[in-house]
Amino acid sequence: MADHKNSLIMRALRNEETERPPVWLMRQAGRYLPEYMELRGKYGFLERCYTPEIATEITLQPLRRFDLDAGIIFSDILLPLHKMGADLHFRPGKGPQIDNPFRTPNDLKRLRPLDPEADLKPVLDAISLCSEQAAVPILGFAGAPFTLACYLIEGGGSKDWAHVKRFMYGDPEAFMTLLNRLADAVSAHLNAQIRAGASAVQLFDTWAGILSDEDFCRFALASSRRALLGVTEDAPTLYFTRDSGPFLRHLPYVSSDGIALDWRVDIGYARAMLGDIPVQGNLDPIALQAPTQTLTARVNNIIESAGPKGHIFNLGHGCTPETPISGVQAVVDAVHRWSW
Ligand code: 1CP
Repeated sequence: MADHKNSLIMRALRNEETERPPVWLMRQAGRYLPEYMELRGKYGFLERCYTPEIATEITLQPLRRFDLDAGIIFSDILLPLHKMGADLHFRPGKGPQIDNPFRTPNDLKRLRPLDPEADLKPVLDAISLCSEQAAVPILGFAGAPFTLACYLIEGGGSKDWAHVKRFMYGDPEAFMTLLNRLADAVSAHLNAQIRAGASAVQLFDTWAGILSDEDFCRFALASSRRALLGVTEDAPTLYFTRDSGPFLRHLPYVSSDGIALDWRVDIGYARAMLGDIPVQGNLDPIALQAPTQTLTARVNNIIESAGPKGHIFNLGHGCTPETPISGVQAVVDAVHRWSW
């Protein structure tokens, strides 16, 4: 396995200056790639995740097409929940569904601890295969405790996450117990991914932005902090949440090595609020559908605003199925053309 210590992304994660920012894109493997769609037609989602050779192939697909500075393992944040007792399904044409949602404190009895080395061996094997085969660092990831609790309680995606909030307001102590148990599973899973070869890991707290300031700190931030402090293996960590603009001043408390931002906030302003810590982001994923000139200008503005130190270029959320390949190429080209 190559030593990536001095790669652009590892340097940026150490908050060093880089001649241009490293670039990778959330959901860089996925439905906008015809080669992914071909495999999607042959195998179900969980089969793609749980077969190391298929997950490896999908992870490597965008790295063959584009000059990206990191790969992210093809997997899903919901797999640990599956192994902890959630009846998880990805039915064709539908998002993820959990058929036995955990709606009351009593349901916590059904939650089993996670043993990642036994429960998620295919994911770890895929990380090892990717790290051997890729020329760039491979990133591992997990869902943050609050975002995992959202799916576990709601049973799927939601507009207002009312079941989750009812549980949280109705029995905050049981809710915190649930978050802490998820946090410990997340730490174990991230540690196992690092041992398997992941160079860095990202925690996805996609839905934490639905919370009030008080609840964000009390529940989402506290449990993510617990998960991140439990990462004892030697690799840098990133924390991502959507809609984090109102919470910027709290984010350093999560104690990740870097903060990944969505597109709503100016990245230079975010830096000023966060202090001297690496940042990742933060192009609007829909901007990939903009005319090349507009897209290039937006990329350049973000790099300029972030400055030369500790910036990893990325989107503010994942690539969508409508993402044109030409848009991804234009972003990667623009970042590569940059020189501080
Ligand atoms: O082919 C398909 O239809 C499946 C689409 C898909 C893909 C490509 C899903 C279903 N998951 C994934 C892979 C995935 N998921 C990755 C791979 C690495 C990458 O290229 O980035 C990662 C990091 C995730 C993480 C994930 N899954 C998140 C957090 C990040 C985010 O996008 O906000 C969440 C919320 C999920 C749940 C999930 N899995 C899939 C879908 C459609 C959803 C969202 C469901 C919803 O809330 O409605």
